[in-house]
Amino acid sequence: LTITGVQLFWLRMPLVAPFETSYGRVDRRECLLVRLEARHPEAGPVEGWGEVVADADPGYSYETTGTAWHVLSEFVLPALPGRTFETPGQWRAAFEWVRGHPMAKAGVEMALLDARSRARGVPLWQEYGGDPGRRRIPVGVSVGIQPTLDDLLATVERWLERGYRRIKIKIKPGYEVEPVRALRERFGDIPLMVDANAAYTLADAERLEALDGYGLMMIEQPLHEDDLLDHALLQRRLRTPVCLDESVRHVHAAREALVLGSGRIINIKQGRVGGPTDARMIHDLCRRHGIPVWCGGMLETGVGRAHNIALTTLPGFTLPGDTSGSNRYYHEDVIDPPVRVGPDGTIEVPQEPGLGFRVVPERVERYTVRHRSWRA
Ligand code: OSB
Ligand code: MG
Repeated sequence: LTITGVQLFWLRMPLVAPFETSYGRVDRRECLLVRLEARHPEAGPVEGWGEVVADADPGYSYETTGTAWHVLSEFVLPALPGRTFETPGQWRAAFEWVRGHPMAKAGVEMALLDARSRARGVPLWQEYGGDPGRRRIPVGVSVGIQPTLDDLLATVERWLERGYRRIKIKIKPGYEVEPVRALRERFGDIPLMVDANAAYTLADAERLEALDGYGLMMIEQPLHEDDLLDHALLQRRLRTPVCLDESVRHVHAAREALVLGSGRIINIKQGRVGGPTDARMIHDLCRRHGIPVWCGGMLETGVGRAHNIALTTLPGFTLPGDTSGSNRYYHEDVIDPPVRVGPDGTIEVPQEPGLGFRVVPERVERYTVRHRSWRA
């Protein structure tokens, strides 16, 4: 696969409703889309799409849409036209020298996998190394912090009616026991979990211990992202499994977490860990150790969603992830058809080569606020 051109799009898309977490509130999504143009000796010209999932602000991680734009346009993309990559490993080796910035690099690796899947005429899930038996993936939905408990109950009721297989609610100190109690009273024994986005410390462990009697599937990222040790101490005090998100930025951190006992479940986001290959490495490690994983989300457009669907076909993804339907966040997605969740809470895994969804150029253009391209 020889790269002949690269395009970078900075998109700004309105959300159907504001999304609030312990670190902030957004009413629009900013992300980058990477489009590779490549030539294959047999297949001829192909394109490949990837998504840089960084947020506009550094609330979730230090990366932002702006830092990714900088790193990609200064150091990575100008060097691509004219280069040949047979495998994702060759791409990783060539850009290993770029320290950090996993979301920026992941966007390019996703685009390469898409291009390779089109060139070889195989479905994207196969490029990810997925399980051919997984024709549909069960999914859950992430619910932001709501202004009132009534809003929370109404929102959760809507997602349950649409079939979602588990509900995750965002929590923050002072907003955890009450919402969980209210949901248990109203909906009984539904598959329920919480995500704190690193908002607690061991000093407020009692608040988290107070959640322990509610039968939650897991508590996601309660403590600071660099605090695997305190996560291990906390996990020893809880029956509820701790799930790590922000803490696992590479396979090394996953190994440390396993040895320390910092959690019993890992949320894998290909952006956060540097791309599909790193996601796969963490998946394989967890599988060898019997640690269940699930695919997290970053409010992706359809491009990122298609990649997440493909990733989720790996056999260790045994818990429903955060890959909701396109309409969870967007009135209009950049892909056609949109990602749809069936009444049984599952998404069909596309079987045609590439993303399995058409990226609609006019829609990409409509939401693009900045654009740059490079060619050989
Ligand atoms: O912590 O999982 C998270 C969204 C943006 C940043 C971080 C997180 C999230 C979500 C929503 O929980 C996931 C999604 O619906 O895409
Ligand atoms: Mg999370």
